[in-house]
Amino acid sequence: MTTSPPPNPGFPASAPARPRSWAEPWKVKVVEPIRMMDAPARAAALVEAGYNTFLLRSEDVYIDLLTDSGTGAMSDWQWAGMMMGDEAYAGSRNFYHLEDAVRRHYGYRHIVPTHQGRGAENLLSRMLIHPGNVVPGNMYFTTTRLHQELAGGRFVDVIVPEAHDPTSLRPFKGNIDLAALDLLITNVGAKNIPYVCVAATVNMAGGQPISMANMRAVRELTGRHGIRVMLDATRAVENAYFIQQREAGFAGRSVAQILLEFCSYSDGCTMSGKKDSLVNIGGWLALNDDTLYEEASNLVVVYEGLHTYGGMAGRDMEAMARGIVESVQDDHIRARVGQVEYLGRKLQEAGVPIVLPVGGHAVYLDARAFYPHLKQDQFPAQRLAAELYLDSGVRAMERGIVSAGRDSTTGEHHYPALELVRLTIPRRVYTQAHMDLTAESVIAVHDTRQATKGLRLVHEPRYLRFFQARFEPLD
Ligand code: PLI
Repeated sequence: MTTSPPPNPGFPASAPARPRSWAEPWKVKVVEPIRMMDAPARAAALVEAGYNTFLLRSEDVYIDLLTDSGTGAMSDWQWAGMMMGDEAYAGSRNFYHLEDAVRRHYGYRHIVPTHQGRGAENLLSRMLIHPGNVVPGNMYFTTTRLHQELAGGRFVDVIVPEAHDPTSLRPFKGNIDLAALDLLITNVGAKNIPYVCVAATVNMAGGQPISMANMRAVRELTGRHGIRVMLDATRAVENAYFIQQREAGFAGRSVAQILLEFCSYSDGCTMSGKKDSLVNIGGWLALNDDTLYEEASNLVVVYEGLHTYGGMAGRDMEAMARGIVESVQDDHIRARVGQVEYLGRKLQEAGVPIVLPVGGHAVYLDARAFYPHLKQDQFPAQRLAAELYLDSGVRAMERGIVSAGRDSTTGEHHYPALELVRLTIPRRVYTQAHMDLTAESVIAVHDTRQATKGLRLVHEPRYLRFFQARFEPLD
């Protein structure tokens, strides 16, 4: 594999005296038509989808901000790599390219490819979690917690309290509350904690980062007790960018350097390559421990495929290897997060309640503040996502009570402090005009918020209900 993307001259070394606009470090080569259906057609599509944006047909969506997962645009260099796919069952050269890219940019010794992030979560949970174990983490993520629970573990949230406050302006709201973690270790005993699960930029908290200082401190604390640290590296590049921008001492270091140091405080990671790594499918589990790797490379054969492809085609591994190289370029990540910040700023200026500071991959609308007259079990965020689709065909995602699911022991709804709608920006896909239109639509929905009623849940699947649940309006 060519080991680097085509050269990019980057930005001038010396900052100009007056602030200047930046623009994306790419130009468009291929386009995909999209269309906005008329209002009656959108209303019919929403009823058909049971008021769940996951159940809409993509062709009925105008601007798709459901997720940044697998929805990014690949570069010509990645597409060229797809043609170099070595589809051998065993020992594909593309696996070794991927292994090399992970070692170089994330620093882990061993890698096991998986079909996507949850495949890696399944392997890790099965290997390390025993019934009755406790897994601390900085806020739950849906698939991660489910795999921990299916393995017999119990997730305990040890994120800092400000993560639950959409108005707090603290720069690292993804941090682990070290005192809470320490207390938990004392209470349940280190031997009952297989690892601490640290997410880099915390999705459910609004894409909030964790600082390098906090990561080091977590390493130090767990090291004293012999507890492993496992990173969810899905958006660790975005996290590294925030460290560069916000944490003292990192302004002069590249995102690539910061990422390497950040990962060095963990023993391995699960990864959904569909986000940071700029591909449509793929993931991996990385481990430093030889014995654990031995076990993982055996277990992957059961659930994914041989340890040198693990559920991925050779061409997809090549695209991901190249995507990793592209993803750590400073100008790429600045434009990526910059676009999210642009949308956030527009909404903030219009007085729309959003989670602050704006996160790395999405702008999160605060549905509680949007609809203070609705109770949480009337699903305000679910309704808000539906209203946005009705207004303009923009598709967003609920990240509130529906996503939180039910307590696996009591069967009651989890009632998360945050009741959010996520406007998730795919990488290298939409323009500034798409962001402007989205902002205008959110503002229009905000203007009519008082008249909006909630929803009733009419169908609830057993696992990860937010994907397939159906609702009816209360009005
Ligand atoms: O969708 P997967 O299986 O490739 O990855 C699962 C996963 C793990 N961790 C985190 C932080 C995620 O955000 C994640 C998937 N996220 C999705 C699908 C999302 O829309 O945010």
